[in-house]
Amino acid sequence: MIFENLPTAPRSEELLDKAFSRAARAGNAKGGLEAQQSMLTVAVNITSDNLENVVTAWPDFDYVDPFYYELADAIVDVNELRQSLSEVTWASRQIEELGREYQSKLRKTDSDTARKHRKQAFARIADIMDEIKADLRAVGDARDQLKTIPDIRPDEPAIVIAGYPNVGKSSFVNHVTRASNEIAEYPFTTRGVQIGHLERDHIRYQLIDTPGLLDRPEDERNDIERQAAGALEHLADTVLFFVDASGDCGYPLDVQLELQAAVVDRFADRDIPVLTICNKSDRSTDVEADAYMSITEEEGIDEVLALAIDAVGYEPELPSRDA
Ligand SMILES: Nc1nc2c(ncn2[C@@H]2O[C@H](COP(=O)(O)OP(=O)(O)O)[C@@H](O)[C@H]2O)c(=O)[nH]1
Ligand SMILES: [Mg+2]
Repeated sequence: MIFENLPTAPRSEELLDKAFSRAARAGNAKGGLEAQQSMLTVAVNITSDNLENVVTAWPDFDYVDPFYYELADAIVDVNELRQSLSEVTWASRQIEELGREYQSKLRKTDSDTARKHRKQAFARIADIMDEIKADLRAVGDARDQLKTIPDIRPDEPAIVIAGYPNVGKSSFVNHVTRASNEIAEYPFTTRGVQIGHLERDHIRYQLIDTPGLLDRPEDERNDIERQAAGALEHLADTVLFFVDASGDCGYPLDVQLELQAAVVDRFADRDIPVLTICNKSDRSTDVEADAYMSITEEEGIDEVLALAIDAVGYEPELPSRDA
């Protein structure tokens, strides 16, 4: 996952402490003019290199998959984050520039004047670091939050499961993916997103159950949930909308069908098929649906999977023989 291996961003004070204490050590090893020169070099290099590394660790948001972009944007404001990253880049260049300026001042001079210049350079580095204090903190916080985004692969076909609570979504993902599923931490809700994998004809499919997102009316979602649900439009190849016609789940059928219509609407814009699956067929089948199944009775499950895989219609790009 693209945000998984981002290193922690240092705090301004922390980086400055490190740079100045290394510089002091470098200075102690030498004397006179040379001491001042190497102090400056060390302080400049440590600050500017570390700042540059903070930025280069991040992917270029112009090329980030729209699913991850939307998801990231639901958690942190991506435009603000990009702004902070460019401030950090600015600071890194500014310090390099300052290093060149002061090195030339330290070239032909006595050690007392050199010491004065070097101190002045350090004060200016400290000012620059102070100026980007909030940006470094913002980048560090964003990293901590984005690290927890679940490992969903935008390039693998994805079947998203929707429907009211207690209609059997988790039971389904557990049943068809068995050992190969994981509960990923989800930054938006206290509940975990459940991702299962299954393989058919050498193609890996992701089954994604998203508690808190597609399990209740849009107007009951907060902004973050709404945007996170929006991200799913970039990801889903097919949506299975589960209904429980018996109403045992605690939501009357007509309420479930209202949500179903909203979900169909949402994905229609992108031509993503939404299949209505009547689960708990052992209790009731009194609803129009694309398929009927009972997970507890183990009936109709394979048919639902076949239908979903067919709806995905994934054609892997195979190397052509006669190319
Ligand atoms: N009778 C019956 N109960 C089911 C069926 N599938 C799931 N359940 C039960 O419905 C309840 C809610 O299931 P769960 O998978 O947690 O629903 P979710 O909230 O949509 O993820 C659990 O007690 C399941 O055992 C089914 O086909 N028939
Ligand atoms: Mg569940």
